[in-house]
Amino acid sequence: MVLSDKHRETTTYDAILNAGPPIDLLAKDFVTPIELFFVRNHAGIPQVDVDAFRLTVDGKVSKPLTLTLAEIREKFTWKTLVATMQCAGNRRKELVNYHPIDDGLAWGIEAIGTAEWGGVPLREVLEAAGADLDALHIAFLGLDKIGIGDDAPGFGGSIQMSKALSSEVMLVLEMNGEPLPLPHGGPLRVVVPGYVGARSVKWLHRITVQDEPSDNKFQQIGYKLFPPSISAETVDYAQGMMLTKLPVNSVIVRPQDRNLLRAGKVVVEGYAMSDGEHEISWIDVSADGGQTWQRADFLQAPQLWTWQLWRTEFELAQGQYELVVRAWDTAANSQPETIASVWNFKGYVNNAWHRVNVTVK
Ligand SMILES: Nc1nc2c(c(=O)[nH]1)N[C@H]1C(S)=C(S)[C@@H](COP(=O)(O)O)O[C@H]1N2
Ligand SMILES: [Mo]
Repeated sequence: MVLSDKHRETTTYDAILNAGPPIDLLAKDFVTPIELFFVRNHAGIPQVDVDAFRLTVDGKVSKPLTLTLAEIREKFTWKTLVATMQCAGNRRKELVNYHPIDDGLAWGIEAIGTAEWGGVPLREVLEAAGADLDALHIAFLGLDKIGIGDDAPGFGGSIQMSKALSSEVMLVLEMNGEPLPLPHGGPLRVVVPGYVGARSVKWLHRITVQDEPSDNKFQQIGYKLFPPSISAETVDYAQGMMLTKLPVNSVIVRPQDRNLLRAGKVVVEGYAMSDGEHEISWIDVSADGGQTWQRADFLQAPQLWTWQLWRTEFELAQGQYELVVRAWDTAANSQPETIASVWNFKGYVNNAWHRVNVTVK
C-alpha cells in the first residue's frame, strides 16, 4: 500500500486509511489481490464485535429483521460475483491539474479494483423482511462514525428500489474467498456493482426501506454531480444530481506519464469500465494525440460488472508522443474528449479521454 500524506487525515478515533496500489502493479490481474485493492474511508475503521453484530432491516417492512452474521449466511442463497469497484473520485488528479478542487482525495488512476465478492442477494433479505416493494429507496448505514462522539452518524447512502432488487446487488461477507477484510468493510458490506463505490456501504449494520433517498450527508451533499459552471460558492446542494451508475471510462496504466521509453516496440496497456450493465465493445488507442487510432486487444472476454483489461503495441521512433485512449460500450456510450467538459467542483466521475505523454529515445 502506498500512503501519501494527502491520504492521511486524523480524527480522535484513529488515522483514516486511504490507499491505492503502486501503478506498476495496478490492473496486472483481472481479479485484484486484496493487498492491491484501493481503500477509501471517510472515518476511522470501526472495531466490530462479530459475535454481538446484528444487521437490522427496518422501515417500510412487514417483518423487521435483526440478523446475525451466521443467519445471513444460512437463510439466504450464497453466491459469488466478480465485480469491479470504482470510486467516483478516480482520476480526480487530472481535474485538479486543470482547475483547483478543494475537496476530496487527488486520486490518480488507482481508485479501482475487481474482486470476487461472496455473499447473498440483497433482494432475498428484503423479501424476507416483507419489504414494501412499492417503496422507492433502500438506505444503508455503516458503523463508522463520521465526526466526533458516540452519537456521530455512520457513513450512509441509498439506491433506488429497482437497483436494490437486481440480482447483482449483494450483502457481502467474503472477498476473493477470504472473510471480508476489515478495511473493506468486514464483517459485512453491501456491494452495488456498476455504481460509484460510495453506495457500497461498508461495516453495514442497518438497511431501511423508505420513500426518500438517504438523508446521510454522503447522499445529500457528497457524491452529487454538478455542471462545470457551478462552484463551491454558488452551489445549492439540493439541486445536485445524486451519482449512481459510472460512465464509460478507459485508462492507460502502462506506460505512465513522463516515462522515458526505448525506441521500437512499445506496449500500451490499461483498463476500461462501463456502467457494468453493458460490456465494453471497442477500445481505441492513439499515439499521436488523437489524430489516428488503432483498436486495442481485449485480454479477456468482455463480461458484465467488471473492467476490461486491454493491450496494444506501437512501433515508435525517437520523439515525443501523446498516448490517448477512449472506449465504447455495447449501448454506444463513449467518453468526452476534454477535461474541460467534465470538470466539476467536487471532482467526480472524470471520464475524459485519458492522455499520457512519453518520450521515446
Ligand atoms: N461505511 C463506509 N462505507 C464506505 C465508505 C466509507 O468511508 N465508510 N467509503 C465508500 C467509498 S467513497 C468507496 S469508493 C468504497 C471503497 O471501497 P473499498 O475501500 O473496499 O475499496 O467504499 C464506500 N463505502
Ligand atoms: Mo469513493
